[in-house]
Amino acid sequence: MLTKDTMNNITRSIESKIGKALYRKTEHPLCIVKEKVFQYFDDLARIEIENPYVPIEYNFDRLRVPQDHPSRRPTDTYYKDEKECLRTHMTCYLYPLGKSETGNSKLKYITCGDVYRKDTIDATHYPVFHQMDAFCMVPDNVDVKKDLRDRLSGLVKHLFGDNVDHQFLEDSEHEEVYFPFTVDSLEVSVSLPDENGKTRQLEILGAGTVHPDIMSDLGLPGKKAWAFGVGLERLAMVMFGIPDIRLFWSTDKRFTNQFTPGKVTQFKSYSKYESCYKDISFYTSPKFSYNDLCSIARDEDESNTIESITLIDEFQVKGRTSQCYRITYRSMDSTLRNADVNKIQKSIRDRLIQELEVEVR
Ligand code: FA5
Ligand code: MG
Repeated sequence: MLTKDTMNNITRSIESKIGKALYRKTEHPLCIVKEKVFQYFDDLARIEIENPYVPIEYNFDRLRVPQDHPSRRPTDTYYKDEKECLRTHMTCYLYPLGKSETGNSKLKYITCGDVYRKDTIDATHYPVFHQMDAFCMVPDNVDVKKDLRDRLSGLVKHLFGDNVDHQFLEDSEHEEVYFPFTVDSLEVSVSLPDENGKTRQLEILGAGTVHPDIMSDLGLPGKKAWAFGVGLERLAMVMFGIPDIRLFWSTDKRFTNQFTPGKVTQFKSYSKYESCYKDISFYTSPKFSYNDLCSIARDEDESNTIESITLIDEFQVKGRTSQCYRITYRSMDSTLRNADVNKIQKSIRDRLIQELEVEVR
């Protein structure tokens, strides 16, 4: 908690990422990808917004996100106070941009910025990541669904060439593909080979036709627009072959020196260091959540050595729930030191007891 405000749940490590603007460092893979996306959507106005604090109203209410939606919980969103949060998606500008610019070119735009979420810890999720979010009004005689799909297929081809397969998942067939601010929603994922030579799916973006009620709120009743939001890390992982999302934050020269502005090159692993894991078992409490465990872990793990946190065992005893989590440590840049791992593990344990009121077994 950074301020005394009772809503404030922003940790030190999250605060330290604000303003880094990786997407503006021309030699950084995220910036190289951003430029490629801007290039493809050259008919849309480019908007970069550095300040990640936004009114809760814009991030959720104006996008029809229900009051009891899980994404609003303090276990999912970082709040500053009762008015503002750290934006959880770049779609938070849909209302203010549309409202202030009705009738001019801002009704075709694409934004870029850093977004913040309490989330899973693994190779493709990080609590701070980058999104580009597009909004495009289409003329009345254009099929908005088809236009969106064509543009997204074109984007995938522009970024990945012909070698990467992509799939559209539609809300009509997949219940989990749902956004309160769009209709005919869809998700795009790509097929990638995993370590064992099998194929895995990686979700890269969400999209849809902007909800008619929102178009009316913008003073554009009956008009049609498509919108999408894409994760830049996920795109860069595919294009550069970057295996772990933590690497984007690395300041190790062996990472940063590999990239050239404007060029997409294959990432060369500079050695895979040994991993180790520590398990922690406890009785949960009403205060406990997996996302808060991850948030505390990221906070204590200043050098980014935690690779994943997974639930490996769970059982009930006398009406209480016991869980066991495996925390896997692997440094991206050096060999792990036992003392460092033990220190992080102990701090996490202490904070779980103090802040989340678990009973360690
Ligand atoms: C959204 O954020 C919607 N705002 C997208 C949207 C915009 C839909 C406009 C319709 C219209 P979602 O939560 O699925 O959707 O996130 C979008 C993308 O962000 C994901 O596909 C993924 O590429 C990326 N992403 C999400 N969470 C993380 C994370 N923790 N770490 C890295 N990338 C993430
Ligand atoms: Mg999604």
